[in-house]
Amino acid sequence: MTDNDATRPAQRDPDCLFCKIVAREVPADVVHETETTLAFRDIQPQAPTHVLVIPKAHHRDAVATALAAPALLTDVVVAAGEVARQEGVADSGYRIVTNTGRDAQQSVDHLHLHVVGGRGLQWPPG
Ligand code: DGP
Repeated sequence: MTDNDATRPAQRDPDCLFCKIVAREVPADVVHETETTLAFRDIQPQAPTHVLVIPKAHHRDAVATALAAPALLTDVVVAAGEVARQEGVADSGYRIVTNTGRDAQQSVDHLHLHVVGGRGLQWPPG
């Protein structure tokens, strides 16, 4: 790692809610953690399993993460799969959703994968 390593949690936005969760300044129900990722239950669950998986380092969205730190995007997806296995939905099926921008209703500008499962999910999404 170098001082410019974009996977480092030190790369944080002081105004970002999810950076505060990473720093344990805001409490969360953490279900999985790696060196570079954190997973915690969504405060407004939309299904029996609804976990948010984030990189510890602050990146705005999936594309920004892929451009700045592609291996970190892989880490987040792998962690989402691990969460699905842990939650018992890996075989029954689950959805990985990442909202990007206003029209998609992204409300926190720190990449987060919603891992949603535990019930039949409708398609297409609204
Ligand atoms: P999105 O709309 O895609 O940006 O999703 C943001 C999600 O974050 C939303 O489903 C609710 C969740 N959320 C917002 N604030 C908190 C919080 O303080 N704690 C937890 N655990 N989840 C939160």
